[in-house]
Amino acid sequence: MNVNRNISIIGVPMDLGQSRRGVDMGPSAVRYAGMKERLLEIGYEVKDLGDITVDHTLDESEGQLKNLNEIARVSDELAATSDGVIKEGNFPLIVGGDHSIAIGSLAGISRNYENLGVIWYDAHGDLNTPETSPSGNIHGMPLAASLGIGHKRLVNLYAEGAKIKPENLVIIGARSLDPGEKELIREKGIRVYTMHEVDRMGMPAVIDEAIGYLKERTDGLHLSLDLDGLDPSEAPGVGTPVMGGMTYRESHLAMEMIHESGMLTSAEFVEVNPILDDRNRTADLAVGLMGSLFGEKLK
Ligand code: HAR
Ligand code: MN
Ligand code: MN
Ligand code: MN
Repeated sequence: MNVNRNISIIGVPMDLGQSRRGVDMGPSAVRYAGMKERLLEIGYEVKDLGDITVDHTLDESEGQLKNLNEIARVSDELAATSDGVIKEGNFPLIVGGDHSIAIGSLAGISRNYENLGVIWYDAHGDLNTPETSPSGNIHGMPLAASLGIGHKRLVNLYAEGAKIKPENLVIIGARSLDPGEKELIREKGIRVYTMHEVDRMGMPAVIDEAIGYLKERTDGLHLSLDLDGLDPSEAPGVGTPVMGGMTYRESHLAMEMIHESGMLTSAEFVEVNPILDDRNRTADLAVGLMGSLFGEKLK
């Protein structure tokens, strides 16, 4: 597969999917860290489509779900935008915002594939439903919703029903899974490399195996990278840090190997919170990871 040389950046300043304000400034912080310049330097054509508008003044919970209406509205717009980017022949690079935005990106992107593969690089499973969520925060639910499980507004967003299949999904770096999420993982047979597997096998074997597994069954690959997948000592600017995460070096290697696979067709970077960050370090990290993901040459 040829790597798409035309990238379209979509910013989604969403902070309604969780309870710590500031992650809505993620797209600005990542732009400030030099995202576009970095990609241009590698040799891509880059178009920045700007940000999708999010109304942060709303607070309309529906039952257990916080800010459902505005999240659904933004997700729908993001779905249409990402779908459009692919139909134009470009590569959608989505920058959040909290992880609830993946509901929209996966809804739009998956329209273009029979079997979209997903690598979910995250400390969390994001597999909660309104019933299993301990928090009511929608950023803990995007994978479940994309698998067709959860509130009907989220499940039927942009198109009816499931957007991805459980067998086309690989989760890497999990170390904070709620009881309901573990049950769903067992029930659906979802492939998860927790930190235990990352430590035991080493990152090269994890990515080799994940790529080999997805290559057999998918016709596109989306990377959804939550910065909290990395250890908080290296990515402090995130809302829900969990100790014992993947290192800077492991993560760069993972990005380089995903690039080498030639399979990547879309990506998103989420949960950068500049308010909690140390002098934009986490945004800088995100841009560095993009460099590796898009094939920056080391020599
Ligand atoms: N599992 C918890 C919940 O559902 C925490 C989720 C935190 N999610 C993210 N995205 N930061 O991975 O509330
Ligand atoms: Mn806000
Ligand atoms: Mn997440
Ligand atoms: Mn997370």
